[in-house]
Amino acid sequence: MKVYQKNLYKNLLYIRKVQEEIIKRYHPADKMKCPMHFCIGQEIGPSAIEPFLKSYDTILSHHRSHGYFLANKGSLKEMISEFYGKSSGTNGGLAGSQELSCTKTNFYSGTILSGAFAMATGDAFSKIYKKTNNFTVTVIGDGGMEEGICAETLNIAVLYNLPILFICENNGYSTHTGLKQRAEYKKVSKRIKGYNLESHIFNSNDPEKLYFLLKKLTAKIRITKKPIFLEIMTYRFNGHVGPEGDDHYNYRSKKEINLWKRKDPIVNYRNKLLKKFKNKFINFENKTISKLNKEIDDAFKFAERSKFPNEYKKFNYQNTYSKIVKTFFKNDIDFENEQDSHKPMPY
Ligand SMILES: Cc1ncc(C[n+]2csc(CCOP(=O)(O)OP(=O)(O)O)c2C)c(N)n1
Repeated sequence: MKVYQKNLYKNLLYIRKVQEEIIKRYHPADKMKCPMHFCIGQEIGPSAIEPFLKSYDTILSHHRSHGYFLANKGSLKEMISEFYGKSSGTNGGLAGSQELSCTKTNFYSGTILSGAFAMATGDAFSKIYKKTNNFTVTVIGDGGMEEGICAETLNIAVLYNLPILFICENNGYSTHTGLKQRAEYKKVSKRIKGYNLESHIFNSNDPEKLYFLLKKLTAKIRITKKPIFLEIMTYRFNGHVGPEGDDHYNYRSKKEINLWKRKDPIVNYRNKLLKKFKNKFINFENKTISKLNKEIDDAFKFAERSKFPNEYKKFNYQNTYSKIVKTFFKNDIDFENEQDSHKPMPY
C-alpha cells in the first residue's frame, strides 16, 4: 500500500468515526448542548485535501465543518471540548459546533450562510499582500451558493487574482428543499461559467481520483495565485442538523438514500484496497482502527475532565431575564402580547 492510500483511508475513517462517536454519546449523556451539522457521507472532500494543506493556509468553512476542521490539523481534544462547552475548547467553549474556529490552525466556520465564503476574498488578499505562498480554501453548500454575496465574491476573486480554492459540496439539499425545487440546474458550476473562473466538477465516489485532482489544483493555485472553483457531488447520510434523523419528513426518497449509501466512498474504497492488498490491508486497518478509537476516547475523556469557562459563572440567567422584562415595561411595550406583533399582517 502506498503512503497516500494509507493516509487517505485513515482520514476517511477518522472523520466518520469521530462523528459516529459524537452521535452515540450525544443523547444519553446530554453533555453536548450545541446543535451540530454532521458530514457523514461527505468525508471525501476533507480527507482528500488534507495532505495538500500547509500551515498558514486558511480554511473558511460553512456550518458542516467537522471534517474540514480535522483535515486542517485541528485538535480533536479541543474540538470535542468545544462541543462540551468547556474552556479547553477551540473557542473557550463559547462557540459550539456551528461557529467552530481555531486561530492556531487558521480555521474558521460559521452559520451565517455564505459568510465564510465571502471572507475568503479578504483572507486571500492578505496572503498576496504579504507576498506569501499560501492560499485560502473556502467550503460552501449548494444552498449557500444561492446567496447574492457569492456573485460578488466570485467576481472579486477573479478580478483581483486571489488564490482561493472554492469548494462547493453539492449534496442536493438546502435543509429539506431539494435542488430540483430551487433551480433549473443540477450542477452549481453551470451557473458560475460567466465569471471567467476555472471550474471543475467531481462526480465520483473514488477518493483517489479526488486526491489526484486536488494535488493538481492546489499546486496550480500556489503558482498562478488565481482562484479555482471545484464542485463535489456528494450526499449527506444524516439529517440536516443532528444528531436526530429527519427522513420522517419524507423530503427525500428511500430509493435515493439507498442509492447514495451503496456509493459510500468509504465502503467502496475499503473494498478496493482489500481486493488489492488483502492481508496487508487488514493489518493496516486493524492498527489504524485501534489507534483512532484510543485517540477519540482520549478526546472525550479530556473534554469531560476540563472545566467550564468562568463566563458561565458570571452569567446569571435569572437576573438577565428580569432585566429584559423591566426594559420592556419601561418602554411601554406590552410584554404579554409582544408575540402578537410577530404575527403576519392581515391583508
Ligand atoms: C443567511 C442565512 N440564511 C439562512 C440560514 C439557514 N440555513 C442554515 S443551513 C441552510 C441550508 C444550507 O444548505 P447548503 O448550503 O446546501 O449546505 P448543507 O446544509 O446542505 O450542507 C439554511 C438555509 C442561515 N444559517 N443563514
